[in-house]
Amino acid sequence: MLDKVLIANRGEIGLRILRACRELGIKTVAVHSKVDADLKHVRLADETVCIGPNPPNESYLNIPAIISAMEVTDSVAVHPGYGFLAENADFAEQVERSGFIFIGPKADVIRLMGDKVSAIEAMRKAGVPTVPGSNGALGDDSKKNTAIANEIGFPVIIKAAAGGGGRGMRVVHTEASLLNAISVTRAEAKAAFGDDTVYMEKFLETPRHVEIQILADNHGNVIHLGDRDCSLQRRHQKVLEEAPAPDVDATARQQTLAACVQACKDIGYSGAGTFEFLYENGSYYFIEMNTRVQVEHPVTEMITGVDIVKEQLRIASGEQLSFKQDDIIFRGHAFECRINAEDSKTFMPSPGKVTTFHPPGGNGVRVDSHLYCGYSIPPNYDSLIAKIITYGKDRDSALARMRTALDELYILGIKTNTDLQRSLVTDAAFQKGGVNIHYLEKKLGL
Ligand code: MV4
Repeated sequence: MLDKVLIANRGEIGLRILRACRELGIKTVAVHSKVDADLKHVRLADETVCIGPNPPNESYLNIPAIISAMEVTDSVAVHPGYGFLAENADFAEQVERSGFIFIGPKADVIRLMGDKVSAIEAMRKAGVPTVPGSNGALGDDSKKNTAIANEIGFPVIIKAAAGGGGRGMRVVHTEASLLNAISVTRAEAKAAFGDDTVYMEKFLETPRHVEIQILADNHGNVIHLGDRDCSLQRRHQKVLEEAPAPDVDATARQQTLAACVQACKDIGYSGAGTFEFLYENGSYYFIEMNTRVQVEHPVTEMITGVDIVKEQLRIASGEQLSFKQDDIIFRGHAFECRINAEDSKTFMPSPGKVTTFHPPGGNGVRVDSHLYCGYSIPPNYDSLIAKIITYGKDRDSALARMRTALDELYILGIKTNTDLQRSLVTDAAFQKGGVNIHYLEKKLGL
């Protein structure tokens, strides 16, 4: 097993990684910015290193500072968590070149998936269902681009190859607006990512966001841990997730799960990974792959009993997956409500001192949070402060537990989105299951 792991992240995921290391007997190094010395996992870590000032660019995104911290602490591996450097291929490469282990897939695989055009092409070749589209980057030939759009049929969507997660895309409803939309998306992509490569897909109007969790070791063993539905989102920020995805076509699901496993074998994937799909009218359409652990990984842990972060650590240490696909038993249902420090009406971040924190508890309730009474949430980072996760033998009982858990939750001193979460778990359409990606924004009147 790894001797000492440096945690290159903060907040709840920093604590989540620390706990996994502890359970495996791995020593921990927490790196932090100036304002983050009071973070819970920093207080708990075996060693700590302040790597810079508060702006992420100068600390959690500061590659030389993090690699130096690995050197001075004799860490053997780095866990990037999510966000920050988690999907930065250059970071993974520099970590490995410096003689350390990056806990995640190889740099070239991160790079392949970071370019959405190459990711989609790799997946299509591996037999994963994709969205009808340009099958590659768009060129500068107006006639050709118009022909592609007409072949696909309007509406279409133009996306930046370097984008992802909702950044750099534009929906086009008519042939008349196509060429201008391509130029504008190109220019925006160039400015935002330094890469003006764009591609085209059929725009799906009312899909759900369904994603598939994969684990792969460095010995060619690959398994899936089923799916999650993350359709409840606002401005590409997920709000409430569940596993398994409710009411999906059983045959299409099994085919897609198998295709994802095969694709991981084809591209030499290793570590934890997530395939993102749009799901509409019984069909799956691959859009992107995430090469990191995700915020919502706990719902999958609840229904499979697999500790995904511990598996990441085991895989990075060179171990074989300790189970085969048939050993994974999917049982029950789980929900996760993301609790953010934000204004419930304006969604503006609400940093400040937490004066009271009563987390919920009881059977089937899990709270992943770095909050404690007296902790001051700094204004510099993401507003996620807690994840309330509930499990039940079926969807209705897991949801009933979530209603109870949210009623128990008290966080004073700052504003939170708890009331929004309460309104969602009592929403009739959500309770029925299977709402699409536009449901929450419509409900909020956006
Ligand atoms: C789409 C789409 C409809 N059709 N692609 C947004 C985030 C990025 N991961 C991909 N996104 C979308 N791609 C086609 N061909 C609609 C979205 C989309 C979306 C997807 C998942 C979750 C929430 C979303 C909200 C708005 C748009």
